[in-house]
Amino acid sequence: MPTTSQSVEETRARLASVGQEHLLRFVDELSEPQRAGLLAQIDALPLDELPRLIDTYVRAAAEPEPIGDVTPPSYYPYDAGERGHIWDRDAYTKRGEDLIRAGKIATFTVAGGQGSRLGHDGPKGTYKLGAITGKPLFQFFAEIVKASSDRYDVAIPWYIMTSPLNHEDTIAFFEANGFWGLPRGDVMFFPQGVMPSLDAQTGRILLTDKHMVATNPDGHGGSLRALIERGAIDDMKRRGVEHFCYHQVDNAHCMTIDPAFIGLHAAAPDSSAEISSKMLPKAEPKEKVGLFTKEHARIKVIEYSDLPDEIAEQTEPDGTLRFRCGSIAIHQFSVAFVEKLWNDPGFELPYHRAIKKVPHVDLETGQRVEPENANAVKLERFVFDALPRAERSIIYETDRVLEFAPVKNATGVDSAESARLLQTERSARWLEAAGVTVPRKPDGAPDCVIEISPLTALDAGQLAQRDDLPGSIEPGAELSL
Ligand code: UD2
Repeated sequence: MPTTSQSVEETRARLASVGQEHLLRFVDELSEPQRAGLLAQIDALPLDELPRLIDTYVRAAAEPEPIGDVTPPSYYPYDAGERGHIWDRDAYTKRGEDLIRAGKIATFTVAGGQGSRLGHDGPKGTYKLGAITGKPLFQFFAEIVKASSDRYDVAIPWYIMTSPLNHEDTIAFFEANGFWGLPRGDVMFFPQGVMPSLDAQTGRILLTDKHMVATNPDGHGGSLRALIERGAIDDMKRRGVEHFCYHQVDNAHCMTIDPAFIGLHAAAPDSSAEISSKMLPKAEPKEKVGLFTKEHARIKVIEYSDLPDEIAEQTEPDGTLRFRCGSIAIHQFSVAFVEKLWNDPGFELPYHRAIKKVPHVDLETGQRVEPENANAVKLERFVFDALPRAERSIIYETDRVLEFAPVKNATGVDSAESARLLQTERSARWLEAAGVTVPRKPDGAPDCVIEISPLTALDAGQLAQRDDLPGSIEPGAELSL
């Protein structure tokens, strides 16, 4: 067993070989547990990769990759007879339902992000969003899993990716809420990996404390590695799961178990059943969603921050956007596809760089610095960069009110307020389709607040079958079903 001082010297030599020996600048001031902790953190860093990453993403301030010769991809329209692309919704829905009933479907939530834009203290999934009940984001998904399990009389495993920063808090939250009635053995949590945060001027790894390396979650693209390394893929195989729905914790409306989408992914002739995606026609050229494009017959997403105006703003003769397929970060994956990527020695998801403010310790004075401007490069991987690896990948249009109520910001666009209004609007549409009169204001917005739990109905059709619906709703009323 090496002593700590031997380990310090070995670590110092390794760090020196990649120009990062400053991480041990304060090692003599640390307590024994702090020193051991720091050495363990350094040991987990991808030191061998670092010089290349710093050259590419810090020193060269990597220009975004040039956009190739991209064209708009085709997609399955939500209205199955639209745009000349007729498809049999009922047949694909049946195919999806058969797979669910056979226990071949799981769901996967990425919940490792820091949620800093929202200003919420705690895992983002604990954010209280129910328009009337105030239930947290996690509960929306728990209820979908429970309701779908009951509907199809099958166990539906739920995998949740956390980060080292919120892993324990996330599990404690589920415990405190009794897992909302789900069997605990069917819910698996695992943390994603981290990357060191780098000083944007020098490429040096920052220290947040004398004994703490500054790190950031490695992006939702890190989920592919984490799914394998943390045993989730093995667990799926043991259960006979073949496909899972990937979605973000910030979209409470995501229909995580969607038979039509599952059926198309698994059985459409132009799908290799590896990775499929949901899309929404972009509301405007600069909407903050990735853009699906086609390049060399493969689907590729260009993130909104990298999208050139000359592509974003192209229009069809009828004035609609030519590149209209916005990514709302909902994918169906096959287990086999994740394994194929993992087993391909030549494949790595690329990194994307973001410049952020990261508080750190000044190496000269040992004092903590709260930077006024962005000072650090964070490196993240994006899951959608896996798309071009699929032989044939399909895109399925969904409906904005039905399925996209993201909570990104404290106020305004994509905020809790906008998401709660969407809960009411979606509920109002379902009730109206079931023959209930919903009061609406002159601008068309519902003049009431409505929240429908997935345990009451997973979709409009299921709601319409209930015999306990009111005939009408009073203006200004609150209705929780
Ligand atoms: C994401 C998509 C965007 C669009 C939009 C729809 C990216 C880069 N952009 O934008 O194209 O689809 O969502 O709402 O994906 N997360 C982790 N670990 C991480 C980082 C993120 O689990 O290390 C999760 C987390 O649940 C977060 C979600 O991914 O809520 C989205 O990440 P984001 O906030 O960085 O991406 P955003 O909202 O700008």
